[in-house]
Amino acid sequence: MSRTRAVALLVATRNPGKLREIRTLLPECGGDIIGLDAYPGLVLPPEADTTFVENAVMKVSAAARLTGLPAVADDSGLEVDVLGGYPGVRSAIFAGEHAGDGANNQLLLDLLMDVPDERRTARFVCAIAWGKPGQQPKVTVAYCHGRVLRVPRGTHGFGYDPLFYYPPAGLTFGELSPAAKNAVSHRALALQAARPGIMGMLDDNPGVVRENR
Ligand code: ITT
Repeated sequence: MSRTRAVALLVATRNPGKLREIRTLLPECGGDIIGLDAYPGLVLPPEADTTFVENAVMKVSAAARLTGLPAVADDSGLEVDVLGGYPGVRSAIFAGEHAGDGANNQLLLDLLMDVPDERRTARFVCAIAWGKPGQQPKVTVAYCHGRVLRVPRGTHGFGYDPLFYYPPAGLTFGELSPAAKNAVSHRALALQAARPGIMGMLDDNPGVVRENR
């Protein structure tokens, strides 16, 4: 049955790369996904230095409470084995609060300069949390294993993608097409596990009507 859409699912992110991928990975929601760019004045509490799960839950709770919308949040990052899991939850601000992807990638390369190839193993981690205002959020976590290269390769994706070599493809995430990354990434796997919960949340919400039910 095709029905008129009434609302939106809020994705509690200001990262356009994440938002683009999550839109593609939740095709059932079509164009009804909005990001925090729709709420320029909305300020979420600062992220903790603890775990991806804690940060994702904090972001989704605050976003749902402040907007009244059902929401999804993504907290993710790169854990590098030889750095004891760093940058981890600090991935976005590794080189400084407003340093950006280029400086983060350069800092990573500098720190790993003398590390041989076989010890450059790393994993992307993604925690996806979802919830409605006033409800305890649910959360899933997934991983994608690879290796940090010595020079960036490829222009797709965002963040550390050009440095993240994914052995099963023989390419970096920066070289994979968006569709190929979305078939295997930490974000894709976490959303795959979260999908039934997210869709159930939307079905339960009287304000939200999905198409093609
Ligand atoms: P929001 O909190 O607004 O969602 P953010 O970028 O600050 O945006 P995080 O705190 O979760 O989000 O940090 C995620 C960082 O981890 C991101 O900025 C990248 O540096 C890195 N990262 C996560 N997923 C990635 C991916 O798929 N490809 C490349 N880098 C990724």
